[in-house]
Amino acid sequence: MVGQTRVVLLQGDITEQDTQAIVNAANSRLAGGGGVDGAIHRAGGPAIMAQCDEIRARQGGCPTGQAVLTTGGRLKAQYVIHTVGPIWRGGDHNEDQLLASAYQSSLRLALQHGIKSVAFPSISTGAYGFPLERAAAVAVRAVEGFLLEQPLQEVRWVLFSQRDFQAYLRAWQERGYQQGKNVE
Ligand code: AR6
Repeated sequence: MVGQTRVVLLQGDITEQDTQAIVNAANSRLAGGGGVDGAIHRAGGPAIMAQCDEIRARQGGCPTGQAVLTTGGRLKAQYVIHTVGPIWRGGDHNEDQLLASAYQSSLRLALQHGIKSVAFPSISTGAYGFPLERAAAVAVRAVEGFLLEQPLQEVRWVLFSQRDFQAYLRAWQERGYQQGKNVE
């Protein structure tokens, strides 16, 4: 537990998760793409893009570090939270703050909509090139800080590879948490 929130790390496919919402690592045009974004639209079907189109028409997309909500379509998850992580540009272009903001905006949006469980992928560490270890440290610190103030029922990280899984596990361990004890 992190405060009142159950935190779970697992290696797997985020599109198969049964949390109330899953988070998409989107782009600011909400235009779909490869990676986790492509997988979510494929698995959830066209209802997700239809709502992204409406958001784009209304507000032009989603700025880096912010988040928007759509249906989960055919997914088990009722909702998709689309957040936009920063593109890595060497580390001195506000990347850490924007990545932390992407995680925290996602959690804030969840709370605003009464969503109690959320699954995250490793935002920005694929096509956007953010170094894995640094991203994991930033992500864990941002989520821990948020949850200690405003708990949810469960936050899950769903990491595609063993290497990604190990990086997020180490990041929690470095903040004093232990697998099997306060993170699962
Ligand atoms: N479940 C969990 N993780 C996954 C899955 C999956 N099904 N598929 C890929 N990953 P990326 P970014 C991992 O590139 O870096 C898109 O084109 C992947 O192995 O999806 O934030 C968007 O449209 C990696 O560890 O997201 C944007 O244009 C992680 O998810 C851009 O890419 C994130 O990789 C966003 O880039």
